Amino acid sequence: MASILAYDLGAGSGRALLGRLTDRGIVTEELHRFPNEPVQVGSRLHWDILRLLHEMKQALLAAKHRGIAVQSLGIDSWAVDFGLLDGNGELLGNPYHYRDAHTDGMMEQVFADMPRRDIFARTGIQFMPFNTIYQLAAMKRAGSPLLREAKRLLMIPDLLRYFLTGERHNEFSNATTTQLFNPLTCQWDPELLERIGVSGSLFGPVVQPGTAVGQLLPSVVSELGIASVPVIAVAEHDTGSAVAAVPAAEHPFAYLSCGTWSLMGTEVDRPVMNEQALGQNFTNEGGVCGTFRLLKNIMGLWILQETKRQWEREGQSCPYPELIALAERAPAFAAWIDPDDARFMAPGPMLGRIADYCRETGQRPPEGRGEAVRCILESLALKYRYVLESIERLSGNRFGGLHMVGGGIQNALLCQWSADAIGKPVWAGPAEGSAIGNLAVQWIARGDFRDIREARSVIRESFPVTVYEPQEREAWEDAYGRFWRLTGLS
Ligand code: LFR
Repeated sequence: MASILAYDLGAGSGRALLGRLTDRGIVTEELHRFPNEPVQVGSRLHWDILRLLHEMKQALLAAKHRGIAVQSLGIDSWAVDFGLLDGNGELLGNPYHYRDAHTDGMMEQVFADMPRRDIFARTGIQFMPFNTIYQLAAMKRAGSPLLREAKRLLMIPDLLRYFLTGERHNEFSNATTTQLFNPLTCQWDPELLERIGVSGSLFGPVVQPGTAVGQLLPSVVSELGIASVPVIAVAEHDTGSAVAAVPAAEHPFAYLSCGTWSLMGTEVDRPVMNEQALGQNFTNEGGVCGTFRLLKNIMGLWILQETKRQWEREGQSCPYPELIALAERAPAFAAWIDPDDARFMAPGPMLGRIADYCRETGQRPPEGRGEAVRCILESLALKYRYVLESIERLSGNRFGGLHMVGGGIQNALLCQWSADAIGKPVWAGPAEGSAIGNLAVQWIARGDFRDIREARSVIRESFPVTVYEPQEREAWEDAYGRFWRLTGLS
């Protein structure tokens, strides 16, 4: 039975999942899992890109040792970050992490050259300080020798794929997240590139998810002692792959891809680039089979992950199940934050930032681990309600419930509170959404599935979905009203 391989690289860890199509549906198996730990060098925060490549090779070796001949592979990762190649095709420096501070204040500087409205009309993409456009503008302004030398820009999965195949392509779903790609012309936007002073020659032809983009290089094949493997460009933005795996039978549907980030939205056939979308900072990211994701980034479990790291640095060990149990026992609705407040974006001591936020809004800061975790999780659930209602207004749809996919659904308390806050059922699964969406696009490309509809229906039959019905409606309605006023959301 043909085995194919999905590499799914998240901001905290990477995994290689093997997928097989059987008469019982999709069967997956984790071949390899590894940490993805950014490295601070002086004032700069980098990704350890070569370590990621090394770990990806370990997965191919693991397959070989088990006698598995991999029939194809695809790579997805977080978006917006990139590597630069010199004229000899070598990588210039280690890619920067999107949470690096070099983009601070850059959006405003770029707006002086091209107003927000015009950038949105050309891209349909939300304004996030870390978008590729602001990273490049920051390098340009700093006179970066790397940028001066660069002949080609490849997004993270493009780059890893290039290391494995020697082929250079920019994949569509990730290209859209740069905020330099025009979805209406389906081209890199020359005007935008000119305004930030970056040459269009850095960008190559854009390939759609599901395109065959080469084979493992002979050097990789001989280093690992394996047969060559065809490589397929999947929806290489992890959120694009996650949404491809949403097991929805209905259309339109609302989803929440829940991990380090919470990405909430709906799938649309064409980008929604009106005043309302601009005003509420919605995005239209490219997806599979000609779709777009009308969505909003919510800060997500990042705040909890950073808080946990802070406790660990202070020498307190705190596994998630313990933290969640403590949160469940802490008093309800005691203190909230707006998870999307800019102060929570950078790595660092979250507890102090949460306390500041609470004091500024007249609340008593959480005390102890249970209260802090409760504050973070309740705030996320309440923010989900706000964003879901905005999506309903913007898209003109009423959704019967919310599909949640991604590792965050292992947090049953968050799933339950999300259902409570939105007042609708949450359908949670699969947890490995991105890797499964990655596999699905490979199967479409290989002709095993007709289209994304068929892929979703097989995913639905293959993976369990846990249903969370909304509870304690009155208490959550009341809490939402108070959260809304407290955070100043309009
Ligand atoms: C999720 C994600 C989001 C993107 C953020 C930064 O992993 O890809 O979609 O906004 O990471 O790249």
